[in-house]
Amino acid sequence: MGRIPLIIDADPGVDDALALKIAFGSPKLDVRLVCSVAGNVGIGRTTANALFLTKRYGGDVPVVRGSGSPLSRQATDASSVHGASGIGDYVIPEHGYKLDSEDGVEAMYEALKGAGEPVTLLTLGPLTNIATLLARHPDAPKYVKRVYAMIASVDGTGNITEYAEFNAYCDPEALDAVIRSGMDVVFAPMHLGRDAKLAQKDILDRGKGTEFGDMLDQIFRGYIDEAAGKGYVAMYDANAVEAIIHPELYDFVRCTAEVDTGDHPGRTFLRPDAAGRYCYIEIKDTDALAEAMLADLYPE
Ligand SMILES: [Ca+2]
Repeated sequence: MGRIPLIIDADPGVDDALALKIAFGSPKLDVRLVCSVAGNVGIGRTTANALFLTKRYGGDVPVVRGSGSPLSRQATDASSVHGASGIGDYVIPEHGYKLDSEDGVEAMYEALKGAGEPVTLLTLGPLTNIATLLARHPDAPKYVKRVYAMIASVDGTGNITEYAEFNAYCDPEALDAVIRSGMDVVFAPMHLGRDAKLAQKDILDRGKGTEFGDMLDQIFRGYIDEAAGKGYVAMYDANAVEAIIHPELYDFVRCTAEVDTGDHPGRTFLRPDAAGRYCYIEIKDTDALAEAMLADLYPE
């Protein structure tokens, strides 16, 4: 089987940094482009982080700057969780890496159109870029095979507010546009971050003596997310990429999808429905998933 052509849209972000590491280490994926989006921190930081992480992970692919603010709302950020830089205590060293485009949405469209086969989209942040792509280029969905998105909660509960998951809350209108686009969307919902967690000690032990062990240690040191508990890293974004690499580790639940753009912005419901046009994933075995994530973070 050929490798899966993939475009990544991300707001790194500590758990984005781990998801990107997994994506670039996988022989199953053929990453074509990485686009930044404002989310966990502002667009300047997420772009700098996306550029550095991609190149550092050996990704010889274009990195482009995406949207700096939501479609129609004020920006929200999560620097209290991810650190002011977005990647914990890690300090990006001097480097000569260059962005390929300041207009990431257009670059994404060109990459989709030029791929020669339908491309999978992996989204790890708010969906502003994808919604902008849909608005500018209504034919974009025909170049997209499937969207794997870390976003939303199944039951109208949240982590940034009582009602809303962070990525959905940041730009609910964008999520609404993606839901209405007719694209095939697989949701990696919020509650998986509670179960898909890695012990910091295990990440450290596994990384010892590798090129990336110390770097990842600095990235997740100081990452504070109470969902996973002390000493653990909640792997929200990694589920979306693992569902592409290891679909056998998840149940794919057919569902309907809706997002509130009114009174409780970003509140979502993913309701199981055999006739639903979307899916959300559930973890089959958390121990098996943790083992796969560790192995994928540090491939042989
Ligand atoms: Ca993210």
